[in-house]
Amino acid sequence: MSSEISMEAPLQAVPRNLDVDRFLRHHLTMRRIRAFEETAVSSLAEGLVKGAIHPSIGQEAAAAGVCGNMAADDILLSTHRGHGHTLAKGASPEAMMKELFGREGGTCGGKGGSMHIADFDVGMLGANGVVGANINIAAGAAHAIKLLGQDRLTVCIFGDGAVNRGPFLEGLNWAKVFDLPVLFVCEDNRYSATTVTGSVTAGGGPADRAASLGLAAETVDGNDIAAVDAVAREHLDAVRSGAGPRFLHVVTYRLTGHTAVDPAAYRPDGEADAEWLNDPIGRCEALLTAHGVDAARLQAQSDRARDEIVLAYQAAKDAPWPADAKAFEDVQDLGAEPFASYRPGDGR
Ligand SMILES: Cc1ncc(C[n+]2csc(CCOP(=O)(O)OP(=O)(O)O)c2C)c(N)n1
Ligand SMILES: [Mg+2]
Repeated sequence: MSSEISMEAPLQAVPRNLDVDRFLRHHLTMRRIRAFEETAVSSLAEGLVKGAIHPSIGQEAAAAGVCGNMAADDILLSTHRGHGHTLAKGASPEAMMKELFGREGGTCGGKGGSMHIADFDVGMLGANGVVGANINIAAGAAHAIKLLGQDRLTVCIFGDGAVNRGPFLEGLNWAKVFDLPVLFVCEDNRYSATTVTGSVTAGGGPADRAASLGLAAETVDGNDIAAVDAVAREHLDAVRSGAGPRFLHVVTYRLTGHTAVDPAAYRPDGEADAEWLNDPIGRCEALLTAHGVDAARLQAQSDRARDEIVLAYQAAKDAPWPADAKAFEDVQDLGAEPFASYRPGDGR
C-alpha cells in the first residue's frame, strides 16, 4: 500500500473556470487527513494509540467536500471512521492525536479515543461506534435547531452498512415528517467490515431508499472532489434555505482494511491495487495540475500537512496522562453504584 500519487490517476472531466484556491484548500484538507491517519496507524504499531482505529484512507474527498462546506456552527455527526470528517470540520489535529493517545488535552480529555471523538467547539457532536446510531441523534439535533429557530443545519455521515439498520428508516422518516434541516450522507466504501455491502442489501440501494421516503437524493463519485464539492454545496444550500432533509450517496472505496490491523484478506486479489489509481488525492492533484498548479506548489501543501501532523504527534507523545480524578468528570449518575463507593486509585 502506498499513498504516493500516481501520475496515471484518471482525470475526471475537467471543469471549466475551476476555483483553484478553493480546490487547493480541499487538497490541503485531504493531505492533512491522510497524514493524520498514516501517523495514527504507525502510532498504533508503536503502542501509543489506545484502542482500535478505522482509517478513512481513500475516502478523504467525502470529508473535504462535505464537511469543508459546512459553516462553523453547523452540527456534524460521524462514525467510527470519523477522523477525516472531524478534521475537515475544523478540529485541532493535536487535540485529536492526544485523544487517540488517551492523553490530557485530547478533545474528550483522552476518555473517548478514536471511536468517540467529539469536539463541541467545532460543532462535532461525536463519532459513534454503534453503526447507524448517529442517524437518530442527527434527527434529534436537527429537530432542536428547528424548534429553536436557529439558522444552522446538521450533517450526518454514516457508512453503507448503516442503511441496513433500523435507525436509517427511523431517522430519515422522522426528519422528513418534521421537515428538519439535515443532510444525510451515506459514505459508501462498498464494505461493511468484511462483507461486500451490496451482497446483503435489497432493492436499489441507499439513494432509492431515501427517495422512497420523499427525500431528494443524489449519488456522486466520492473520489472526485469537484463533484462532491458541487453536489454537497447544492444540497447544503437547499437544506439551509428550508427545503427539508436531503440525502447524498457518496461512492468511494476503503483503501485499507476495516481497522488498522485488518489485512483485508477477504478482498479479491488486485482490487485495492486497482483502486489506488482512483485515489481521490491523486485525482485532485491531477485536476489542479490541469489548471496550471505546478508540482512544487502541490508538494509544498503536502509538506505543510505532514509537518503539522508531525508536530501533533510529538505534542501528543509528550502530553501527560489525565489525572485519575478526571475519570469521574462528565460521568452521569455519580451517586449510583459503582461510582458511589469508588475512589480514584481504587482497584488498580
Ligand atoms: C449496531 C452494530 N452492529 C455491528 C457493529 C460491528 N461493526 C463495526 S463497524 C461495522 C461495519 C460498518 O460498515 P459501514 O456502515 O459500511 O461503515 P464502514 O466501516 O465501512 O465505514 C460493523 C458491522 C457495530 N459497531 N454496531
Ligand atoms: Mg462501508
